Amino acid sequence: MQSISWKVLAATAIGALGARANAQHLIDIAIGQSQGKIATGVFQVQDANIAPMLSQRVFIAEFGVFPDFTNNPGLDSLAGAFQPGSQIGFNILKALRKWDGTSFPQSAAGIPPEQIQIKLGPAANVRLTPTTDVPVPGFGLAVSTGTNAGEFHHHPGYTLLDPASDGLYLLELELWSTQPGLANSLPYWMVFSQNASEDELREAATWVRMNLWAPDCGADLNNDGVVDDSDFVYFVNAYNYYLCDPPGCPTDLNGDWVTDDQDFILFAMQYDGFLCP
Ligand SMILES: [Ca+2]
Ligand SMILES: [Ca+2]
Repeated sequence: MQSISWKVLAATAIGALGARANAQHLIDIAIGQSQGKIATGVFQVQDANIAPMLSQRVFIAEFGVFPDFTNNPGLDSLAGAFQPGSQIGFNILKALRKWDGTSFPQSAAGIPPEQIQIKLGPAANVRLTPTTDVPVPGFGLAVSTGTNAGEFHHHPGYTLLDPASDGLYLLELELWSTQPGLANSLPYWMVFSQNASEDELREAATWVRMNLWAPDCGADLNNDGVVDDSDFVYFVNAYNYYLCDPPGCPTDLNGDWVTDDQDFILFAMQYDGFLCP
């Protein structure tokens, strides 16, 4: 396996940011199929296209589209990603947790009085986060059949219920599909800000990355089980533009919300190792 050199990195030319027509996808959680499962991630602009980096499991969100409400990020896939007419839905895996300034305590003592309501579409499509760590089955939504067949693109609404106090809230979810043979996603986390600062929000998301997710092969950016040149394309694209935008930043391998030289060192170590553990 050839090592990556700085010269290669510097010589790799990446096209200008294009695909403005696709810009609405960039704020969403990207989903697709990877290694027999639904996988979550973010979209990246590559020349005139957008490509999903299906290796991110922590996402940030902010209430306030309306008070105590947001419907961003949505869940979005490329066309053809899933079986047309199948359904993809979510399960809520745990009770909500609230940031205490240094962590999201996982004990029952860390469960706040608030709950988050998730809602979209018909009246039956309403779910509440549980008050203990008992999973709550969610509801399914359709994969497109007509134009953009096989695309899944929906924006469930998230409402923070009273007392809706300021701070940061952690929601743990998984995705399922009615498509035969497609397994549930691994758990993913949404960190919601209720009037918290951007710095606090990113600090809390990093805590989740380091403590609950703890990826052992973060450089596998396309989530195919190996770290190779395909991942390098994603990495160098983010590196060249210093990109690290919401809702998540898979190329930020050390959790400081920039993609820079420190991440390159970590990427190169895993690239040289090739196979993920
Ligand atoms: Ca890979
Ligand atoms: Ca970083």
